[in-house]
Amino acid sequence: MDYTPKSEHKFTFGLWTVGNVGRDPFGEPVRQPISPVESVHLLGEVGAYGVNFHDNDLVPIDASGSERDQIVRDFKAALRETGLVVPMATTNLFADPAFKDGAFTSNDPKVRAYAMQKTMNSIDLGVECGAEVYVFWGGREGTESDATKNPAESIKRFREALNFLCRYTQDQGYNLRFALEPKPNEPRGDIYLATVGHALAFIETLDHPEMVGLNPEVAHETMAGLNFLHGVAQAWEAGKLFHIDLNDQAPGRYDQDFRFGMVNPKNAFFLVKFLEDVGYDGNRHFDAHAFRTEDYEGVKDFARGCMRTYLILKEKARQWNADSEIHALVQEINADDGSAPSWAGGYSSDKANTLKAHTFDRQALGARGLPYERLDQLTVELLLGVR
Ligand code: GCO
Ligand code: MN
Ligand code: MN
Repeated sequence: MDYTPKSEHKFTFGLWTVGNVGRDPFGEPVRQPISPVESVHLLGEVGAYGVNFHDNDLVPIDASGSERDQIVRDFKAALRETGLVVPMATTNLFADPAFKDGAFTSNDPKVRAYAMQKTMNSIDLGVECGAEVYVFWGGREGTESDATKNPAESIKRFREALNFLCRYTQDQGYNLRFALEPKPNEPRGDIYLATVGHALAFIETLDHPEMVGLNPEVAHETMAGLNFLHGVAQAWEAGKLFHIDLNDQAPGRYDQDFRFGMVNPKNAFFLVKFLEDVGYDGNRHFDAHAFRTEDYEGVKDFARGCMRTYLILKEKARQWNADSEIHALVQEINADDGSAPSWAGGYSSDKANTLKAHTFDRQALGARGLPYERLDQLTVELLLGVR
């Protein structure tokens, strides 16, 4: 099998992922910083399709206008040389001390206004580089103590900000969709819009819900103790899976951002199988970073590993779908002998009356064995390579 990444796979990385210098709350950086241009070349070398950035990954927060323009020129030249594209961009609304109590949900109107100005500039920058998806990760939008902010007011402020930015984007004539990225905590004690479910409900309250979808991340739902695939599937089914952040994470730990598929390959398998089966055609963005033990060769190993694991799991998903024993079990599980009165396809009083008059053999329904042990074991054996 050839597991070489190709542009059609839409594998992307952020400048902040391969450029991560390995700083953590306990230790200093272990790698020298590399420039955006160097990151683009590294990503070109490992075979990625695209590169995403926060405004300040590319342009330092205090750069002058002419410095900005020169940086963007150099960056675009690197894109041309490597053939990489920029499918997604986002704003850094978390690193600067101004955002220590949030950006759009800060209690300080000056901070909220600055966050709005910064985001509009960052949207311009992203669109200038080709982005069609714009991510909102509200890393500082939360609290340590609920004495400090009214959570309902915070949601209103978040809504107002997104409504304003949707109109701004339309006003500029940009072809850009927004993707909200939920996370339960870290760096704040608790972050608003904590899960995919919170975000999906919130989107429906916006002025332009059609412009706004989700960017779910493996680690974030896992940190919340949730089943990531279920969140992804619900977003997909609602037409809201605009982007996805792939990495890995052990439940109950700090935010680990591990290489995709590293911790729980079985969960990763079902995720890849879902994305491929439904025909998700958005980016597969790896929002992860190399272990702190690595030099830049190790960073390449990390990036190649994310893509290779995805492609291996994609092949496993193809095998799973083509396996006749698995197929027979799936058929058996979903069999319908037509004996139950149908109520599908909408209400009618006839259907309701027929259904109410029907006698069910409840004991038989409960007594039926479901071959889920066999199905799961076959899946495990396929993943372990003995099928
Ligand atoms: C995190 C988040 C971020 C966002 C990024 C893009 O846990 O730090 O996943 O990496 O994805 O800021 O908005
Ligand atoms: Mn994350
Ligand atoms: Mn992320």
